[in-house]
Amino acid sequence: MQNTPQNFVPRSDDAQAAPSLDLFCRVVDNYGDIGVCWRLARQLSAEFGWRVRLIADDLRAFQWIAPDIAPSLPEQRLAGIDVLLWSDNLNLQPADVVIEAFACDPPANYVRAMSNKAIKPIWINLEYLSAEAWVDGVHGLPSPHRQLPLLKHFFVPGFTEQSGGLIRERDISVVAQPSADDTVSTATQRVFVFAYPHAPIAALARALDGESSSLSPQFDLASPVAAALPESIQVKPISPVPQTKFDALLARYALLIVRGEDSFLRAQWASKPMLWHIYPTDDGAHIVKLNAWLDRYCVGMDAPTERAYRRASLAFNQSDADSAKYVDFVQRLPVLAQHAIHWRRTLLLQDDLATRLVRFVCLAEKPKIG
Ligand code: TRH
Repeated sequence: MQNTPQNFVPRSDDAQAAPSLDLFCRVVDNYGDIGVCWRLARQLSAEFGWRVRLIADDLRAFQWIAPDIAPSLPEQRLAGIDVLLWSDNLNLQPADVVIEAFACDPPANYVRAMSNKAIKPIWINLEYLSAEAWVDGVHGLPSPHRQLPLLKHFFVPGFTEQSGGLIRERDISVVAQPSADDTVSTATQRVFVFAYPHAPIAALARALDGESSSLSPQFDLASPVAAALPESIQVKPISPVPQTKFDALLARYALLIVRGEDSFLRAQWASKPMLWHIYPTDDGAHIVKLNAWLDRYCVGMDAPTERAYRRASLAFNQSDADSAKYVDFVQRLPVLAQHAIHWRRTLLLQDDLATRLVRFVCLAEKPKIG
């Protein structure tokens, strides 16, 4: 039998054929940590039949993206997934597969219980998404535990065949389409803003407000902006939608300002012109990460558009309030809209992250099965 992901898709009468998964998530800040975990948990459960327990330490952040989560309940079930509140005294029989998101370190007694199992769980550290070149070399590497007979594997999401890939659900082309109701708002050409508060939105707004712009500047703010916007700009704060409706929300807009990891990726699946407000780090590593993504994203763009896009992206992430830096970008939005469609098509040629993860688990299991 070949090791294909399909081997793990259980028939409806054979639920036990699918592996069980414990997915550990610590919320560092904001919503991206739980956002990535919730999305992956839902996909592995719905598309591959995995029996998933999601163990998270911050159910309030979780509730922001999944309003049916009750923050006070230590155990609950949502969308076929068991959601457990993280505790250092978790008394769980470890699952077949254990994923710790972003090196979040599962509780010590749980790790000990993993090492006590006759067949050790397949242990994966799901890293942050990056377009940087090192990803291909690190993805899949094993890392033996210092004391216990356990092996942890790095699983690094990325944009290449050699990386862990990108989270993409099977029905992505369906969910990313605007509904009939949304067609009206698409015509008004709004800008969606989900950025960190220091984003130079006012400078971008002034550039959009210029005569040469193809957009009428209406900004819908899904996140607060620290500086006041020009009075000529229509600004509307919008309430969060459940993550399951996030793609449909993005599909309504002509320009997407996104951040972090998950919304950054969803903007690419939405195939709209976008600016990425990357999560800032003190050492400036975020600019290296931004440039690595731009190097991939800009392939196939004409030179003036690439110059304009790189200039605006860098300015935006350096909090540059000079609106002149964004003017060329604004003028090239129609070209960027075409490019976004091309980019999405290119990404769709590759297997998605969950498929690669399931394949990885199949291959890791082979010696024990055989
Ligand atoms: O919220 P973010 O900035 O999250 C993160 C964290 O800060 C994390 O610590 C950091 O390491 C990481 O960024 C890089 O951005 P992100 O990743 O886009 O996560 C937001 C989630 O919220 C995403 O899953 C989409 C979801 N969301 C909704 O479900 N509804 C909404 O209305 C909005 C605006 C977002």
